[in-house]
Amino acid sequence: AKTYGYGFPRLGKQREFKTLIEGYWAGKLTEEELRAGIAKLNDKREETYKKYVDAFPKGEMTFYDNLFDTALIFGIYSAESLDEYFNLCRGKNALEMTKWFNTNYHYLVPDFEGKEVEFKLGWNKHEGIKKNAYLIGPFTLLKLSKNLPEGKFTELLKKLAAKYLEYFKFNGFESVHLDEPAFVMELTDGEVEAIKEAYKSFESVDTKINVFTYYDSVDNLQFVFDLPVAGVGVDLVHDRGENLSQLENIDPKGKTLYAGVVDGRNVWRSDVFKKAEIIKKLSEKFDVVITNAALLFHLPVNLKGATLPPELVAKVAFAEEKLNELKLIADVVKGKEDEARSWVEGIDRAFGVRENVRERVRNLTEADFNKPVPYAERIKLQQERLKLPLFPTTTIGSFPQTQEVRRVRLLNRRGQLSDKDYETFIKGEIAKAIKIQEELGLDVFVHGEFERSDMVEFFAEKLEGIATTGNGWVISYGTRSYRPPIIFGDVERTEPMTVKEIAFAQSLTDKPVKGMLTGPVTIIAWSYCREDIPVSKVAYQIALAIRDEIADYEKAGIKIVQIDEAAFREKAPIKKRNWDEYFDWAVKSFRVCHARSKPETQIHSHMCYSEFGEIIEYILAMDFDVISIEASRSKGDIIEAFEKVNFDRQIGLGVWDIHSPYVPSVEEMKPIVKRALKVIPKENFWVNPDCGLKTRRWEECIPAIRNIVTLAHELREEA
Ligand code: THG
Ligand code: ZN
Repeated sequence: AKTYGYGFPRLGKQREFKTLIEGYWAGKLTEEELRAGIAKLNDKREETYKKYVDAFPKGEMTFYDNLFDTALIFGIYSAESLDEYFNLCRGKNALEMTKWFNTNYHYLVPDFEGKEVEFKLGWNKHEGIKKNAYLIGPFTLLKLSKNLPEGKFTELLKKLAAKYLEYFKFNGFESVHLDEPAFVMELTDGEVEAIKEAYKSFESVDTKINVFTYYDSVDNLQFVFDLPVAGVGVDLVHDRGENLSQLENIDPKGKTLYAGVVDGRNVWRSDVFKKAEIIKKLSEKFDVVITNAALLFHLPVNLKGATLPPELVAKVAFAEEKLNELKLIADVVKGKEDEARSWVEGIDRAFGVRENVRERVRNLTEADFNKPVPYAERIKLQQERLKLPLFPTTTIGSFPQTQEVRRVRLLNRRGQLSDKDYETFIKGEIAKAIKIQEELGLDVFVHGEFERSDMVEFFAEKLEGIATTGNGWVISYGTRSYRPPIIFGDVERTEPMTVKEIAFAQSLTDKPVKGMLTGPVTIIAWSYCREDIPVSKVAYQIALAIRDEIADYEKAGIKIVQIDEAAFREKAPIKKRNWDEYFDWAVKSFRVCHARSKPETQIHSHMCYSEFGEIIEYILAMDFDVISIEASRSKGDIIEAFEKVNFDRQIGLGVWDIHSPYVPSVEEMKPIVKRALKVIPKENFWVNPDCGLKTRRWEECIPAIRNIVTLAHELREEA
């Protein structure tokens, strides 16, 4: 069988992508230099593909985002110059950004609001390309867009597909790679009909169309094989077995099966022998090509230079090593087994087992999931202790990570600044932050998180059983990247992780300082998680570590604890029918974090997204006392959600959209609160920004927070 790889990272080992594009933004590179640099980076990617696989797509490189590029190709947006292009990606007129399926990648959302929808060939991104021209397919493009005219989906999709056809012909493509991950969503009959109808226009073209689905199974996979395409890519890793079992009964209709057997989302080495068995079996019926399941850019470039223990190195593969796995599987199918044998040698070796942790998880009982004192009584105890005014004010956790903070952290990491001096520096920053909060007159303080880089990486470094990679960068959006840690073993907290800084901050003020923690779901979502035990068990292990941390907070006199679950919604499965199973452990792991904390310790949570309504029941089940969420951009739907259920907890609706440097006035923020007060009792209402402030500057934070405090004062007077 032949091999095919797709989605290889564009970031570059040294984050060349970031350096080039940000260099251009900063005026350090000319457009010509930028284009040459990106072309070279792409050549390097393609050289890597060529080392391992028979074929790969052309045109995957982008200056920002491929969904946006596809929208430009078909005239949904137009950009006459590179600067116009970047203006639509960032800055004042930028498209909104949102999570790409259930991943931590963010795409730019095409918006049809107020647009005459007429597709046309705009940008030709594929000049000179003939084979495997990479595009996101028409259904995924439309499905992920917003504000489509009501009731016109089928018609629009048909029109759009006609433009794809024109594009294929114009460029004289021999073959195209169409990514259609939206095929794995729970489609309505109407949507399936619309797809069939639209793809019909491809019947007349000589271009071979290979359509790729991934991230989950396709319901009724046969319908994809019935389309006038040459090949179908399926995910045989994240499909709960549903694709594989359907393939048994599928009529191939002469289509090539691109069998996605190598995981593109998680780092564990494949058992290439088992994968080869699957390929052999499928080859009895299908013309099979061996490929990866999901885009490889969810993984770092390669393992070179990663700071991982050797036992772990023997178990993992990043993007380049995954391409090698495709080759190894093909080798095994051909009967060539030597390299494959040594590749799988260490994958099942036990590593990072902690019996005491497993024991604790086994011994969890009802009392570890359920707080004995109900919310109605807890909130009274808390109020007696905290004596907060009506409309209490707070911030979400982080304060600006200034150049100086970053520089000093780097010096300490490089060993050029002693731990003691680093600690003194951090204490100084905390003291400044406390003083600023005193002056601004906030009610509940934070310590500012100056000691933390990425929150997940920070906790990964503190916990046993989670490794950080050192250089395993992955794009989150645009030029921004993060280094997902690897949860490889049983997770244990062997000493306090954050208590020193929080307690120090509390020692400087009479106002309550929040203990700041990241919850189990978010740690798991933004890491690579082990798969040898159920994810629920991993979540409970992390939850127990958090629970111990909270116990230490309580001993240190901390009265409020915030457990962030920023990724709570994102981690939910694509298909809603799988939600209950996910939210069951997601909710329970949060409850383990705080069930045994004192009733007078006030538990907060924070989530940063706006699609609140559809998961509100699960959120309530987390049983926190206070939650802060984004609201400044999402307006109506949150309020609607509150009309549906009896939300009896306290809530802070973000009144300042911190993703923009704009400082809102009191007059601009007040209507957000007023509207919310129609459905939320004033006794339950907090006033705060909608997310952490680490990406903002102090020059923006101070006036904005001052306005937030003034707003709260006015609300108290009007109450
Ligand atoms: N941490 C992690 N995942 C995340 C976020 C996070 N996902 C969603 C959301 N926040 C958006 N993602 C990012 C990711 C990275 C950055 C900002 C938002 C960022 N990265 C720096 C960069 O690329 O320049 C690198 C940071 C560093 O040098 O340590 O700013 O917060 N896990
Ligand atoms: Zn947030």
